Amino acid sequence: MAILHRDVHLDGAPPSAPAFPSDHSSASALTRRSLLRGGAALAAATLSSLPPVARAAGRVPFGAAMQSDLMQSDPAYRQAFLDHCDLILPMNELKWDALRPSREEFSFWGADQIIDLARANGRRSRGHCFVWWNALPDWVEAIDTGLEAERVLVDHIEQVAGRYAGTLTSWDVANEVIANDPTGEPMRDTFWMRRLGIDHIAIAFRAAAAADPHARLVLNDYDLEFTGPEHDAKRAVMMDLVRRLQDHNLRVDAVGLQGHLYAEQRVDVDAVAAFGRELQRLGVGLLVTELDVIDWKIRGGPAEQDAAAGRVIGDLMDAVFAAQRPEAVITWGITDRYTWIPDAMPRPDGTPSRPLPLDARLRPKPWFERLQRRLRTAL
Ligand code: 9MR
Repeated sequence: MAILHRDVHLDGAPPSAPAFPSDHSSASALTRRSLLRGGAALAAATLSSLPPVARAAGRVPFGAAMQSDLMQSDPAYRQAFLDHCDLILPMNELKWDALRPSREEFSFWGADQIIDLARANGRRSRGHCFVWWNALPDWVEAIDTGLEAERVLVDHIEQVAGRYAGTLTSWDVANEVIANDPTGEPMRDTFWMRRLGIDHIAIAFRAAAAADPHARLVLNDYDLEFTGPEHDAKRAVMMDLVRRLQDHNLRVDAVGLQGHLYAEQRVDVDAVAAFGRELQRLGVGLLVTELDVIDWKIRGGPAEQDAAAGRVIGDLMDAVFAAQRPEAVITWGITDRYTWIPDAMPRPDGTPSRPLPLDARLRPKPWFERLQRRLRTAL
């Protein structure tokens, strides 16, 4: 299925071959995909030769995204990650606006705090993110030619992925590139799309593969989990992007399901499982990258909120495990004490949201204990 029909070269796009050629023979694509499957296996083998914590124990790694300012100000928050996580990653510190206050300057301090904490404690970390529509500094948005945008993007990836090469297990190379409602225009209108067209995704994957050959390279997005036509479309566009990257001989190792789950929505267990199996046929893995639960439509108190969260997370895990063993399950924060959800989607009665594994007093929710058991006992 080809959803992205347009030849998306825009003014200033590089004169090289289009990143996603619009016509390709499926026979040669298959050959290339088989080769890529080999490449993915090689990358996985290399990964398991890194000093592993979770792998050694044979379980699916559980991880959570951390904020460096909170790590400094709240020792109990910092300790909670050490108590519960195999993988600890920077939530915001590897984004452009954090790393690149100006074109000349790189500011790695915040990211290093978290990555060093993980490494010093034998935990893994991962990178989030290179291509994103958000968190771009003004000096990037002011770039007005494709040539310059490509130069800056490639240089950024070389510098950042290169700096952490060998220490991060994976990178979200492209984040949220698909339209919010992809039943119309499939791709999101972003700075990178406007300057480089859809080629920017391939440009980023090529640069990341060169800069850190051992990191798993991930296409990450939200709303891939639910029932409904816009969610079917999102999964279809994602599959199409994966195929197009592979047809262009680029390595895409995994798809990240963000997992910002709405407690009142239905996870499409069959469709997500089919999606994950199709990825597996292409040699592409699956992981959950930003799990949390939006409970603003759940009536009642903490017990009802946690029960609803447990249901929707259980369904997502059923879907993922029916397809393939996930590379990791990662939550977007670790405690209800600090989360983006009440700012974006507060509960109408003003009571606290309960999106994360630990409550505001750092007590594990029942669903978190069930999740940890499932990850521990996964084959
Ligand atoms: O949770 C993050 C918040 O602290 C930041 O201010 C914001 C902008 O950088 O990004 C939030 O994280 C987003 C993630 O990077 C991509 N998926 C959606 C997340 C929640 O908005």
